[in-house]
Amino acid sequence: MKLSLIPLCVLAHSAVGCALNAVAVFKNDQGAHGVASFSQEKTHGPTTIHVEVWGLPEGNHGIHVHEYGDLTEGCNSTLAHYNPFNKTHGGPTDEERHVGDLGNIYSPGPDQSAVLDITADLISLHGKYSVVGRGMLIHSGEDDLGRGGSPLSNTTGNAGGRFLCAPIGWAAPKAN
Ligand SMILES: *[C@@H]1O[C@H](CO)[C@@H](O)[C@H](O)[C@H]1NC(C)=O
Ligand SMILES: *[C@@H]1O[C@H](CO)[C@@H](O)[C@H](O)[C@H]1NC(C)=O
Ligand SMILES: *[C@@H]1O[C@H](CO)[C@@H](O)[C@H](O)[C@H]1NC(C)=O
Ligand SMILES: [Cu+2]
Ligand SMILES: [Zn+2]
Repeated sequence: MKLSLIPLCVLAHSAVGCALNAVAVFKNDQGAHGVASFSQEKTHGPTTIHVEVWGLPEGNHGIHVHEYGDLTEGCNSTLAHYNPFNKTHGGPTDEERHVGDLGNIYSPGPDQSAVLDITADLISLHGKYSVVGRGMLIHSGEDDLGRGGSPLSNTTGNAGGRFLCAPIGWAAPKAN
């Protein structure tokens, strides 16, 4: 009964509340691991994202939603940043940015948790631009938010290697 509500919510085009939840669970061969939780209360409202990760080297790490949740070639097969409106790469509040551009997550060190809480107005769990089934990525390096002036700034933020990735899947409704 509860599960049957999910497709109804996904297809809903009304402004009524239709809360959906999703999750990405990270784990890599270097022992890094963590979770990104997504929650969208209203069909056309913002999505809140809570990320908590262990094992990230100290510093800022680019974090994005990539096009695909496909890990057949590790993080590489998630391909590019999710960019359904053909924009240039940017920071999480820039007018000109990819839908998947979430900026950076700061890690105080590999033995501590790195936490990021964001309210993302372009990320949706509803409708045709839903990020469910796509890939969540955390990079080895810092995203320059398109301002770095390197040839990669306008596409990837020059954020370096792909350190952690996971497909975004549906999560159960939250108990109140
Ligand atoms: C992913 O791409 C990087 C950079 O091109 C490459 O070094 C690595 O071997 C690739 N990984 C896989 C699993 O294909
Ligand atoms: C996307 O934008 C670039 C310029 O920023 C343009 O060259 C390209 O043709 C556009 N692609 C589509 C599918 O609109
Ligand atoms: C990045 O894009 C901006 C505007 O879209 C442009 O002014 C700038 O020259 C580009 N930078 C590089 C390194 O291509
Ligand atoms: Cu990325
Ligand atoms: Zn981007």
